[in-house]
Amino acid sequence: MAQVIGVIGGDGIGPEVVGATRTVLDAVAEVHTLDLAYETYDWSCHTYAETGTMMPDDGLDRLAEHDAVLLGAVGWPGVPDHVSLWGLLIPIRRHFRLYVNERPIALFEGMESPLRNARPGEIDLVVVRENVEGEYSEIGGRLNRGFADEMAVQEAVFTRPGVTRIVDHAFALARQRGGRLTSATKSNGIVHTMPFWDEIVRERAAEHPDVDWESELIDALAAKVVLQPERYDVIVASNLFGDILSDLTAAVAGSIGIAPSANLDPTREHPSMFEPVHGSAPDIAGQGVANPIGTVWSAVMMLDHLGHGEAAADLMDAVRHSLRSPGTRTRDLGGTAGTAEVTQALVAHVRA
Ligand code: GGG
Repeated sequence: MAQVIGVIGGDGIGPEVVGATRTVLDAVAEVHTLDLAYETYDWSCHTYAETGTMMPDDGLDRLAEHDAVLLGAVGWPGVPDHVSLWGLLIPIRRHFRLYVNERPIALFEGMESPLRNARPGEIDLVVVRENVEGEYSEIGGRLNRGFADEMAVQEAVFTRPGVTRIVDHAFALARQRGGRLTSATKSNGIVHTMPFWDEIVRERAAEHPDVDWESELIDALAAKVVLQPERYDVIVASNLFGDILSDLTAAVAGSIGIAPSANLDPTREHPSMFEPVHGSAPDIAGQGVANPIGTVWSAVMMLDHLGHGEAAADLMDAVRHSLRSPGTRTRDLGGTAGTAEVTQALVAHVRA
């Protein structure tokens, strides 16, 4: 029976990079005789402008039927970012309890880091972002709107089960990669939630004695990611810290355009969702220059999750190969190729 993937291109360059990824996935499926089927949804800011919602009322029920979800990007000028994000991306993460957001990054051969001494292979790390609680919270509100004493309050939510499960996931990943774990904290300034986070990390570390770990203040960690990125392997962070840190780690490796992410429900009760880290990039949308690698690498993670390790490894080889030459790299990576040329190169390598 076919594994069915729900596909949401979304906004801006989202449909372009997802379209490219679909083309590449078709080639991978043919070569590896995978039975993959797709259900496409046009949910986006355009839908919002037409209907007043980012997705229909039964949108989550429809996605629940699928084995995985592949998403492009969300956001378009004219629709406030918090409306588009909380109308599509964040409900999917929360409804399906996708509490892990794995965001790997590496400096591949052919890529240039903005750091003058970084060499291919020296940056290779994963940010494990807590994905359903923390600073991204619905608890709060606005008071005294329009008055001089107007105010806004937002409560961060850190639960013992929520922190425990993400920290355990990160320890397990660090063990699997044979590396070390760094926990991002800010317990010197954030007086309640971050000491609680640290306490749980310490407790869980006792259950993972074979993994070397450390705790770093997020400000110092951000500086060290720039100064010594090679010292990091797996970094576990709260929702907001993980979001910011993964843009930084991608930039340090050369471009956010290649950064993938896997929003995972490790229990496999719900479909997991795979999306590039980048947003909708309205400034380059429709020009055929968007870098599809972030979405293609996300598809690699999806194939792995769906049990197609060999196909995933082959596609990742194609990604590495395309990044090697300027003719098959996009402009954000100093190349000359458009989205279509990168896609053709990936397909050709998969079929070779
Ligand atoms: N590729 C998904 C996307 O559009 N992300 C943009 C974004 O702003 N995401 C916020 C988040 O991941 O919390």
